[in-house]
Amino acid sequence: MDDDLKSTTRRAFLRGSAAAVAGTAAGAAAAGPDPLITELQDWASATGEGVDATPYGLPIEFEGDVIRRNVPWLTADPISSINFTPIHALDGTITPQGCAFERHHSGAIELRKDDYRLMINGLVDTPLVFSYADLERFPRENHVYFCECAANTGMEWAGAQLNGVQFTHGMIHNMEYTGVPLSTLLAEAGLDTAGDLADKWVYVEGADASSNGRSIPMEKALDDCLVAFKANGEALRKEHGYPVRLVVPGWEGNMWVKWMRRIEVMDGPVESREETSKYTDVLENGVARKWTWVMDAKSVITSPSPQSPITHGPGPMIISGLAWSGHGQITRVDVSKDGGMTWETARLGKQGDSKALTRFYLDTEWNGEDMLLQARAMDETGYVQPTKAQLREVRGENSIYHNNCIQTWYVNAQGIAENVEVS
Ligand SMILES: Nc1nc2c(c(=O)[nH]1)N[C@H]1C(S)=C(S)[C@@H](COP(=O)(O)O)O[C@H]1N2
Ligand SMILES: [Mo]
Repeated sequence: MDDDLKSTTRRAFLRGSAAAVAGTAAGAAAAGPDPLITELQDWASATGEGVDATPYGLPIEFEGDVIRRNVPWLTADPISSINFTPIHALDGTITPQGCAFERHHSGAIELRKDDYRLMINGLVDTPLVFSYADLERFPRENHVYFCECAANTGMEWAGAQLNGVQFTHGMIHNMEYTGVPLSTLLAEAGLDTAGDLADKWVYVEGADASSNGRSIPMEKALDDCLVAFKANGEALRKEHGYPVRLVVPGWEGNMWVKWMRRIEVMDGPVESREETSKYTDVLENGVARKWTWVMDAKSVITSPSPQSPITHGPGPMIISGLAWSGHGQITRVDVSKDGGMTWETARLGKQGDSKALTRFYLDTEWNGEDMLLQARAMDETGYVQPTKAQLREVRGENSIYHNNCIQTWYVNAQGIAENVEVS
């Protein structure tokens, strides 16, 4: 009954607001009819482009703003650097490869399929080398997963810093991968020689100059890692590891080795640069946490946000954003308009995949007053995304990586949004 009443009220409101829009048009009509309706337009009085004008299509020029961007002062040069996904301008959950963030330690290399080799060696019964064509002969699977750099939101530890969700949360992408389970290839090489697998590791290397070598415990390697060669249905782009990358679902992006060339089965971890001097978290007492692989539950409002202000007046408003968890499915997302004092439960665009982005919407009304917008994610383990204060209590302020705290946007009465801190 309550629901009925609410939806009736909402319908009435929408009717009211439709009348208001009509009113605006009528206002324009006072100066004459709307030429967009009454005049013959160029696009209707000549033909458009033929079918082969763009054999591989790009977005229409009007969407030219929806691009990856970097923050030049973050890194010394663009070769060992990062850029950010324009999540403020996307909807749904799948990230198009063309605007999915890139992170390279020694630049994006060009490696032909014909020149591609993947070696499995170390504690295996038969060391093997696979060509790209060999990989295509193993049974393959499709899975959607997010890939989040552990440094995502890392610049916000000490206070609000970057004024745009693309920059605070854009080191993430979400694609549908096609690939062969890593467990299939390890089984092909045979793990009997390795003995008890409980304490075994694989060390995975890329073919680029940095190699970006990472140690992965055998349990994860045999669980859900994927040797992927397609993303969103097409070949991986060069910048995402063409022709083959490792997909490590729910775990930090650094372990998703691109241009993957070698997998060594070992007795222990290598303790490489990327897992000691980098991608560890220095706590308040100076001790560093390591092996912090899983990306904990996190969410952020993508619109409204600093790059996506409210452009309409009071009335119906959609608040939208993304939520994800390296531990599995997102079960609930709450949204607050008052900096976390009161919360409303958002609607999920669809029931999210495990370890993949979930889209949420709060279909609401804006009273035209300023707001402190926040989102808070919950996952299937019962974990609730922490506030900044809660996270700092456990982790101190020396950290860079694994900042999954609740983000706040201050939205003023003009609809302009700004990155602020409410801890
Ligand atoms: N071979 C190789 N793999 C790599 C890297 C690299 O520089 N070289 N960067 C890593 C890091 S830090 C991240 S966050 C992800 C980024 O993947 P993307 O560039 O497809 O977004 O790739 C990882 N895999
Ligand atoms: Mo990363």
